[in-house]
Parts: sequence; structure tokens; C-alpha cells
Amino acid sequence: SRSSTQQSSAADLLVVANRLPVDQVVEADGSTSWRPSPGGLVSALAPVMRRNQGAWIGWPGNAGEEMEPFEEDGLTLVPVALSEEEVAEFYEGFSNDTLWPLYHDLAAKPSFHREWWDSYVRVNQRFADAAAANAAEGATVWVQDYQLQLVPAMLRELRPDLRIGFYLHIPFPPAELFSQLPWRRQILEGLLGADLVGFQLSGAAQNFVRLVRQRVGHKTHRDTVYLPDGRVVRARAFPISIDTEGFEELAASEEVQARAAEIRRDLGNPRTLFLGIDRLDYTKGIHARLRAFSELIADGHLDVEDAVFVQVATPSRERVDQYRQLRDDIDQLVGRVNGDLGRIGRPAISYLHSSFPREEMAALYRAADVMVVTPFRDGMNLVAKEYVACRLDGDGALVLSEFAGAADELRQAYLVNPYDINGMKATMLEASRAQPKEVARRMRAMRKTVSEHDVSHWASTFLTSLAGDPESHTKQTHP
Ligand code: GDG
Repeated sequence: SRSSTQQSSAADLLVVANRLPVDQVVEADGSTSWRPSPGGLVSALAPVMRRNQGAWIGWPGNAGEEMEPFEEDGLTLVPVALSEEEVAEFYEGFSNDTLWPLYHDLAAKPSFHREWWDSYVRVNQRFADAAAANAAEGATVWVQDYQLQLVPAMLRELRPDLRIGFYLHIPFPPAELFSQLPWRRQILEGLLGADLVGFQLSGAAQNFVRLVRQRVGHKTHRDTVYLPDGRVVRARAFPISIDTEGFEELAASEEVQARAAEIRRDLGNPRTLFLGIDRLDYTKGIHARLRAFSELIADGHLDVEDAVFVQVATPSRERVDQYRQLRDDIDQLVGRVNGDLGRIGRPAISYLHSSFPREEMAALYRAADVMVVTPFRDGMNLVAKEYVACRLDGDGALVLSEFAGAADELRQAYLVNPYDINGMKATMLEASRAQPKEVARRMRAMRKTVSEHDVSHWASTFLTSLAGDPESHTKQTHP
């Protein structure tokens, strides 16, 4: 209850996310400090959070002791500590080895372990307690993503005065898949603690509402769930986006332009530079895409003298078995393709297993003639939008999986089915040979979409919708 909650600070707008928007760095002398980890979410939310006494609640990213809240760049950051065991069970286990594959169409086989679930419940409760302790009366709390689906109901239990929103960054699966989850009902009830549940696509919102009707038995109508106590919960789509202007400015800088030219030179000035940039994740379809490209070379449709594929795979979740296996599979494929098809100074695939600063990403986007984004399933896919934002000259072709959320908005991309290798081959070839006028026509339309819908538009649409449903709440927060 309200009186038993310790209030160390009183924020009017709280973001609760698995990770804090900072990384802890250990200096040479052993002391630790914080380095901001810039991302779309924090850059979109920071301005409105500074205006509203904002607090960000999250895990600092490594196992460790409890820490006091601290100020960073005008925001209050509230660290939630996880033990080694919780990192293994809540984060690597239930979040990334149960929910992640299940929510992505079983792109890998999900593991179901009851201890992992217990840890998920325990850690979600810790996040909810931290939010309850730091929220002012009537504050707005915005909970992020699949790691924290129980937080909305736990938080409502502690603090019925709060306005609670939830946003899922990854797909929400159809009932046939979701129903495999032994804890399906608890997750649905966890989400129903929110006033507004946001998804990338309207199909996901519909999956959720249907499941609530079937599995929890509540009355629903379109995007609204009617709870027995009179409260209503809405489920709607809010497609996320990028800091479009930020990417445009970066891409326009002289350094990035010069670096883009240098990248092309270093690759031997190929006629067509294909590019893939992904977290190294089995949902992203990296292996199938590289196979399609290598077959185009083996078949003689492309030649290593004038085509190259640059694949950046950012290291990710390296302690989860399926990710280790994927890394080995891709290493092996790249080695074989380059061994079979490359020539001296002309590898078919230029493969980089590392992460780069934003400037280098922008230079790669500027350098690439054909961007290839072929996930088997993806909530949105920001890389596709970043490529579009960086194409200041209005050229460049985007090959995009129809199973990425981004395909709903970027209709003028060269759309592919990532399971269809021959189809991907044909479309990659078509994109690389298309008339400049045709490429420009498509890019122009996509640039319009990305400039009209950026990440601050996303954040303000969500927060306005959360504040604006008057019948379920009297006190409203205006971001
Ligand atoms: C999840 C959902 C949804 C990647 N490598 C480097 C780097 N990145 C940046 C990209 C992009 C972001 O990371 C990746 O975002 P994606 O959307 O492509 O994919 P996920 O990581 O799977 O994100 C996804 C997203 O959440 C947002 O809701 O779109 O569907 O799966 O911004 O640029 N950035 C830098 N160096 C790298 O090496 N600086």
C-alpha cells in the first residue's frame, strides 16, 4: 500500500527498462564511472524526462551489489541489482532463451525451465518495487519490453494511483504459439496491469486482445479490454522509429562522407556494395542472406571483381548456447564462401564480428548500394530505417524482409520472403540492377515516411495516448 512505500525521490515520469541508458566502465585505477550508452529510446525520452522530473529504472548491466540512485545528465538513474544467478536465469534464461525465441515464431527452440520463471517473477517484483518507491503521486510510468511483462500488474498492486503504460519492442505471437508458454496466463495478467499496452504492429495488439479473451476470459471490443472491476486496458500499435534528423546530420558531415568514400576504395571500388548490419542473432536471417549472395556469385550472376557483401554482426548474448552455435555457423559459411569464390584482395564477403561507433555505421550506410535486411521475424528493425535516413542523395536500394515490422511502413522497399533463397537471390539481383530512376522513386517515398515518423513522434504519440483516455482515470499527466 501507499504508506508502506519508501519514497527516495518523487518522479512524475518514470521509464522502467531492463537496462539503464549507461554502461559502467572500470578505470585503470580500479574506480568505476558511467558512460552514456546512446540509443533511440533514451534520446527520444530524455528531453521529456528532463522536463518532467524523470527517473529511469534499470539494470546497470553487470552482476553486482545494490547501488543508490544517482543523477546523470539531468536524469535520475535508479539501478536495480541482479545477482550472477539472476543474470543467468532471468536475463539469459527466461528472457533470452524462453521468451525471445517463442515470440519470434520459434526461430530457435525455446527452453522452458521452472527455475527461470521463478527468477523472472522475483526480478520483475524488484523492478516494480523500485518504480513504486520513486514515483510521485499520480505519476506516469512507462515499462519497456519483454523482460518486464509482470511489472505493470505488480506496480498497480503497490500503487493504484499511477498511470501505467507498457511497450513491447518485439513481436507478440499469435495464440497458437503463445499458448505453449506454461505461464501464459500470468504474463497476460501482468500486462493487464497497464492502462495502455503498446505494440509495434496492430496485428500484435490483436493477438494480445484475442488471447486475453480466450485465456483470461475478459470482455473485449476492438482495442479495448474491460476488466471486472470497471477498469479498461487498451492495446494499440505504435511503430517505433529512429532519430531521423540525428542520422541525417551525421550522414551529411564531411568526416562521414570521406569515410564512406574510403570504405569503397578499400574494397576495390566495387560496382555494387551490398551491406548487412545486425546484432548476431538467429532471428536476423544472416546465414540465409549470405548463402543467397554467395550463390549469385557461384552461379555467375555476380562477380567478385565488381560485387562485395559487407556484413557487420554485432556481438550479442554470447553466453547463450544458440548464439554461440550461430556464430560458428556463420564463421564456417564465410570461410567456405571466401575460400571457394574469393580472389586475392577480393573476398566475396567482408565479415566483421564487432561493434562500431555511430559515425562508422553512418559511413557504411552511405557507402552501400544495396542494404539487405532479411530477418525471419523482427519487431520493427531500426537498421532499415537508419539506412533510409542516411541516403541523403535519394539513391540506394533496400531489400527488406516482409516479416520485419518495418515492412508495414516501408512498402517501397524490395520486399522478400527470407525463407525463400531463390526469391532472395532474384530480388537482390533485381535491386542491384534496377534503373537509377526506379531506385530513386522508391527511396524518395521511404525517406518521406522516415522523416515524418521519427522516434520523438513515437514517444509523444504513446504518452499522449496514455494520458488521454479520460474514462479510466481522473488525474492526467501532460508530457
Ligand atoms: C529490438 C527489436 C526493434 C547495431 N550494431 C551497432 C549498432 N547497432 C544499432 C543499430 C540499431 C540497433 O542497434 C539495432 O536495432 P534493431 O531494430 O535493428 O534490432 P534489435 O537490436 O533486435 O532491437 C527490433 C528494436 O528493438 C526497437 O524497438 O526495432 O525489432 O528486435 O539502431 O544501429 N550501433 C552502433 N554500433 C554497432 O556496431 N553504434
